[in-house]
Amino acid sequence: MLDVEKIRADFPILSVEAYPGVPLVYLDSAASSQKPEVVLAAMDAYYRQINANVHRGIHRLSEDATNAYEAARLKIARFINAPDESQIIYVRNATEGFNLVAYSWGRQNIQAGDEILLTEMEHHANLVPWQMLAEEKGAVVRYIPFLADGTLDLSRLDGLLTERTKLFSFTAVSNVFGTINPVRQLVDAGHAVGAVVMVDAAQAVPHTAVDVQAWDCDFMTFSGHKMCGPTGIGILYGKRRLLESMPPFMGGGDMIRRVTLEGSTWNDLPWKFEAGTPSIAEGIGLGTAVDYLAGIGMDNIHAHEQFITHYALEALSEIKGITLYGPPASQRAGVATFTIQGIHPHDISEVVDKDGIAIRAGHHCAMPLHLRLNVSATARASFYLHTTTQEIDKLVASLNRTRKLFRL
Ligand code: C6P
Repeated sequence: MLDVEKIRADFPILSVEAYPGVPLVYLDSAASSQKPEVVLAAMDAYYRQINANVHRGIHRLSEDATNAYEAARLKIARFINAPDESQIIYVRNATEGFNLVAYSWGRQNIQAGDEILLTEMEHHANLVPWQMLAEEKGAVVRYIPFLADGTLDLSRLDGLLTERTKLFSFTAVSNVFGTINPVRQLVDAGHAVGAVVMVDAAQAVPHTAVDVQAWDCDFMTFSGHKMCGPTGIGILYGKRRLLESMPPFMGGGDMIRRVTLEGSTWNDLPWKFEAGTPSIAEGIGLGTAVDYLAGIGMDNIHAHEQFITHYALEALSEIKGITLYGPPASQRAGVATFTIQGIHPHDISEVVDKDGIAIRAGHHCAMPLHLRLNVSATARASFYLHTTTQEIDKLVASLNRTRKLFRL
């Protein structure tokens, strides 16, 4: 078990008051995680001690900055067990990871009549780029539905995956239900029909040990800001054969080998996909976040979140008029999404905020999922390595207070 009090001391913001005299209860890590002191210090040290552009200068600062930035890439490669750090492309976030693949691989490989298979529980980041691509190319997007318990209807897989399916992209963990999907089984099913398979790991990499070679996925993407790292940095992983065959996503400095007035040739991987001055401090910060998480142990983090999720689902289910969405705690990550009869989720969020509790309300960038549930919005509490049972108790007490306020 984790020493949660010790972990909490690593996060400066957790001792901040939400309002005077009201401690902060941060239950919105799925939207963006808080940052430990070591990550803040690593970024600060970059700016104070080695601030310079990377891959350009032949001076001490630039070489130190380049070394720190590239060392972070190696740490990230090891963290997800990528075969080589050249397969780790720095992007801004998971959203950019999807757009890069849809633009670069998609425009080269998707043709009229081809099919793209997604699921109905996807985040907009794994829906909209493919819909745009399909519209441009005359391809068809199909979706695996989910069952009442928030798990995928795998009985539909055989019918939906055909030799027309050129791309299959799905989330490893739903940001609304918390459902942990059977990634390797889905990857194998996609490969069996010859599809390229991409995994959305935005809610997986921060919370569990991820091994891209064990998954055998062709592409995978995640964001740094959900895993104790800064905003403005994310990762696209890809199999070398595919990355090498793809044209660049954006043109400019750093991604070229040679430029003449007649044309250009491209840099090696990973820089072929990294045009312009990158997010240097953010890359270094993400490397430190990876060190921090690995030091605590991803299996320990997952076990703690399982414990908290069990506790939360049980405690929340006692609230009158509550509907909880998603599978049992054993099948989900640290997310509890709910509605309370008679109170709009935005009102719930506003009232509990006055008790210092940060949760998210809305469609969580998963509108099709909410349309399927026939609700316009839900409230979501999400947990991380620093979440305590006392914080869950505060949420439950605050939700009961909210019901009283609404005379329910
Ligand atoms: N979900 C949430 O509150 P970006 O915005 O690019 O960092 O991450 C996009 C994304 C992709 N896939 C999944 C499964 C996600 O959960 C997210 C981000 C946040 O649920 C913010 S909308």
